[in-house]
Amino acid sequence: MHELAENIAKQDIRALAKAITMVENDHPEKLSLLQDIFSLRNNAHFIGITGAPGAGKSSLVNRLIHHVRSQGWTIAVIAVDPTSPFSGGALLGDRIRMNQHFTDPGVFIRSMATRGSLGGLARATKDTLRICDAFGFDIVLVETVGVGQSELDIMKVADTTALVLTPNSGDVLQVFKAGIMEIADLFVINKADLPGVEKLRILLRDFIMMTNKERFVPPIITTVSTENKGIDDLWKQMENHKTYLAETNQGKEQRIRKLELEVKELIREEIWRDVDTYLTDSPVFLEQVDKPDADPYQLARNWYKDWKQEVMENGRK
Ligand SMILES: Nc1nc2c(ncn2[C@@H]2O[C@H](COP(=O)(O)OP(=O)(O)O)[C@@H](O)[C@H]2O)c(=O)[nH]1
Ligand SMILES: [Mg+2]
Repeated sequence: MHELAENIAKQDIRALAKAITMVENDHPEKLSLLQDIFSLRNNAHFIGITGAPGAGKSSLVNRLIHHVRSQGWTIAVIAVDPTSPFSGGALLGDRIRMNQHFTDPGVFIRSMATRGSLGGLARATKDTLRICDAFGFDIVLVETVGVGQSELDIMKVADTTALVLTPNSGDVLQVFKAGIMEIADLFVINKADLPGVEKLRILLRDFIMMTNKERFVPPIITTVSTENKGIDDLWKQMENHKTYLAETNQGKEQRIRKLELEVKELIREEIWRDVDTYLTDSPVFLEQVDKPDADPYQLARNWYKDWKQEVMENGRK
C-alpha cells in the first residue's frame, strides 16, 4: 500500500492534503495511489451543490457545515476554484466566510486549483472526493462555481445533487441549457427573502411534473441562507435522498452507471496519456507536416495507424 494511503487511513491530515496535491498535479504515482485509496473507501455521502455564481452556494454550505456538525457528523468541503483571475475577490470571500471552521478537526475545507483543462479539474475533483472518503469523513461536499459542462461532469460523481436557484435571476435558463435541471435531486430556492419565489416554485413544479415518475421526485426547498432559514429542511431532504438511494433500485443502478462512466473515463485518460507521449516524440510526423502539400486527414490516419501498430508491438513485448 502507498505510504500516503496508509497515513490517510490513520487520519493524518497532512497526508490527506499531500494526496490531493498529487492528483491536482497529475503525479505519475497518482493512479496507483488512487487504487489504494479506493480500497479504503467508507462510502461517505457525496453531495454536490451547484448553481450559478452568486446564487448563495457558499453561504448555504457554510450553514450546512454548522448544521451537520451539530448533529455529530464530520464533513469535507471541496470548493472548485475557477482558473479565471476575475473571480479572485469572490473566492477570497468564500475563504473568509469558511475560516471560522478552521479550528474544528471535524471539518476539512479545500479549494481545488488546477491550472490544466476543465476536464482535468473535474477529474481531480472526483479523485479528491474519494481521498476525503478514505480519510473517513461522513459527508463529502463539492461546491461548483457555475453551471456549465464541467459542473455537469463533476456532479456525475455525487450521490445527491442540489441545484441552487434564486428568484427573478434568470438562472433557470442557463441551467436548462447546461442540462443540469435533469440531474438535480433537490431544488433549492435560496434568497427566498426576495420577491418572485412563487413564480420560480411553479416553474420548478411544472418541470418536475414533466419528468420521469419512476425516479426520485425532487423536493423544492426554500432557504434564506443569510438568516439561517430552511437549512434543517435542506439537510433532512439530503438525508432522505440518501435513504431513498440505499433502499431502491435507482440507487443501485445509479452506482453501476457511475462506475461504468468512470471506468470509461479512466481508460480514455490512460490512452490519451499514451497517445500524448507518442505524439510528443514522433519525429516522422513532424517531418511530414512540414511538406507544402501536407494533407491533414491523411497524416492523421497514417499517424493513427503507426500508433496502433506501436501499441500492438508493445503489447507483445
Ligand atoms: N438576500 C439574500 N442574499 C443572500 C442569501 N444567500 C446568500 N446571499 C448573498 O448572495 C451573495 C453571494 O453568495 P455566495 O454564497 O458567495 O454565492 P455563490 O457564488 O453561489 O457561492 C453574498 O453577498 C451573500 O451574502 C439569501 O438567502 N438572501
Ligand atoms: Mg461560492
